[in-house]
Amino acid sequence: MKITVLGCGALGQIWLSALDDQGHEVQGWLRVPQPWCSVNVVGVDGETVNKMFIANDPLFLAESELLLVTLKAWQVSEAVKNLQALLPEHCPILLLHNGMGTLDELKGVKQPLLQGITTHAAKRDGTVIVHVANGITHIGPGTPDSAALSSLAETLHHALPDVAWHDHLASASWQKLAVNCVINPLTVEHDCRNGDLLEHRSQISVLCEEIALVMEREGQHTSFDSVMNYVLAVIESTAENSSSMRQDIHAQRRTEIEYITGYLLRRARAQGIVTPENSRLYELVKRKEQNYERERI
Ligand code: KPL
Repeated sequence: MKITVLGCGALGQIWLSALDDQGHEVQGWLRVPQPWCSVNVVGVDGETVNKMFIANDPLFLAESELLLVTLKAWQVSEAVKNLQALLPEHCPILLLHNGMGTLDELKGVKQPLLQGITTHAAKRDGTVIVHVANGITHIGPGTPDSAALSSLAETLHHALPDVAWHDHLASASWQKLAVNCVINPLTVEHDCRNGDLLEHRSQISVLCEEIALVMEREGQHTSFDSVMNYVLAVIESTAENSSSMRQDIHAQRRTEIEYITGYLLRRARAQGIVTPENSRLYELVKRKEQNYERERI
């Protein structure tokens, strides 16, 4: 397949290298246009891939059969809208990011949209991307016209297993949102690794109660116990991770809070539910972001 990967950060580089390895024709697409993008990845098995790929070639984009978007949630809609006129109308766009809300922003885009969530763990170490742990990528339709694209899961699975197709991704998306609503801002507040959050169980429990209530009102079949148990299991399985939000705060980058806790709060407001602990953490992360954004002016 001919595939353009929009966003050449940690996840983008891992996909570029895996798809190339499977014989797909790939290019990267960078927000600041460049003719080449370099991929420097240390795989889970310790093997290093150091390669250059073509980038930002509009002719390649016009022939692409998949646009894989690995940008941060807040970068997605502007970047995709900028490219849609250059993409074939039938070319599926697969969004892979933390949080929810980008599909609403992309209403009106002609190409079929797919959404995905991934548990692959990667981190940047200087100029090198370290693929820390393999995981599962769940993908499913984001618009009704993409429901017939399930065979894409098979193709992607061969490149970077596991990839699973879901006709209804909402349940998996909400579960991931719940995990991110708890772990990401809490690791910022306590400035700790995921595993250290186990010392803050009562705080986790209050957050999970609020989140479970919103999920139930949004039509998700869940309960406080199931949200709490799932969040605790992810904290344990990612104990050594420094969450993406904590990494963003340390590097003074914009976080995905608007699409994580921000999305939860917007849905809570629409349902008439109060979520004081989630609101407090939202404000805390926003304040930290604003502090360094103000320093830059
Ligand atoms: O998705 C994550 C993130 O850091 O953004 C978790 C699951 C919390 C793992 O660190």
